[in-house]
Amino acid sequence: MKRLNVGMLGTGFMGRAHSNAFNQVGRFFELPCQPVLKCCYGRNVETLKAFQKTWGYEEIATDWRALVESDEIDLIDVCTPNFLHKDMVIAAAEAGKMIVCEKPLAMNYAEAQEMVAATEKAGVPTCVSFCYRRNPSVMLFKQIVEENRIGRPFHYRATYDQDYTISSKVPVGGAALWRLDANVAGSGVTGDLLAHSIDCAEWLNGRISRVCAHTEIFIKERTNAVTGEKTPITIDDACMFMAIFENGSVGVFESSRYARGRKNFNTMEMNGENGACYFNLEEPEYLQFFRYADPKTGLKVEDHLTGWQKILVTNSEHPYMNRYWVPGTVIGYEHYFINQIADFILQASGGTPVAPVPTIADGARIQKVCDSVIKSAQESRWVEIE
Ligand code: SOE
Repeated sequence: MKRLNVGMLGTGFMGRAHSNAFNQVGRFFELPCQPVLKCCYGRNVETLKAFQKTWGYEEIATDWRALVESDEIDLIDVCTPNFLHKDMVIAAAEAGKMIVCEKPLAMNYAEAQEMVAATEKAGVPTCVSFCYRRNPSVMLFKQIVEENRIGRPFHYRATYDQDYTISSKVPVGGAALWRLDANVAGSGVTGDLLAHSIDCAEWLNGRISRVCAHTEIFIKERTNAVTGEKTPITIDDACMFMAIFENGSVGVFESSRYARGRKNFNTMEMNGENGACYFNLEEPEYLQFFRYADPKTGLKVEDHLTGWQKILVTNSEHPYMNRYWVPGTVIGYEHYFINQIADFILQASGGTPVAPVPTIADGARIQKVCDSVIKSAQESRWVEIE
């Protein structure tokens, strides 16, 4: 089978999740090519060599531009900290590669626009890693919306909470905690967590037209893990915003890394005229659905037996599940990345993905909403998203 040579940029959490997906995808999906972990790039040679060994890369590179420009590489996967995304994506586009890029797409919308221009000029297939769309329950949520089972939407509600930065002893900087450094991450929970929530919200419920936000920094100074010096924190530790959607429904979004007890509490709920849907990533194999009316007739079906259904999304009729195990056996976080790579390869090769993957242009749109949220918080006012 034809090889699809992958060049991986980054050896951290996402580098691992994506490498695993490339290794596994051909075992679960029928694809027109076989992804091969050809070469990985990182700055620390020791870490890079260990990463190569763990995931089975054929080669390593310490110069990312040389890797991106190599004729042997077909696909570049950008899993580095956010401030590097723009240059890497543009270089990969100019070299004519297929591109996967982690979210948030860029440090800001201006950068994202440059990335859109470069990738559209090159005409290369792209995918921004909004991996939660590829959870079978979230994909079933989308199906339920498309089947008009929610009907006219009134409310959209999303939370994305974690609790790993509560201690003032958690340092900023270094390999692991670049997410707290505005010069490296761009923003805090808005880009890191709410970008996922906004992506799902616009995918499920259409575009947001206006936002009104408040952000908070709870610990304003931390020790820098590299220099040992006290460093001011300028990223948003928490962010909440109200949103008005173009379809007239209203939304509330809330995110924090100080939500004690919440580890990766990514929830989304939609309440409409015909029904409602709720998903919680801490119970990822379930989708909750409330059925009020028949989607075809709009007539009420709610009766004395009606209640929220908690659907175990593991049947072969459920999105992606016929690729894995038998009903009742669940899949996990790593499978969202496998599903995403499968859909991207199928989409790029004229096959049939379960659903289209978000492109760089889609990632830029989410960046625009994130920038508007930050602007709204800075200026304490509603911001229109043109
Ligand atoms: C941050 O803690 C993080 O790893 C995010 O960067 C990911 O996007 C999210 O999916 C899990 O949490």
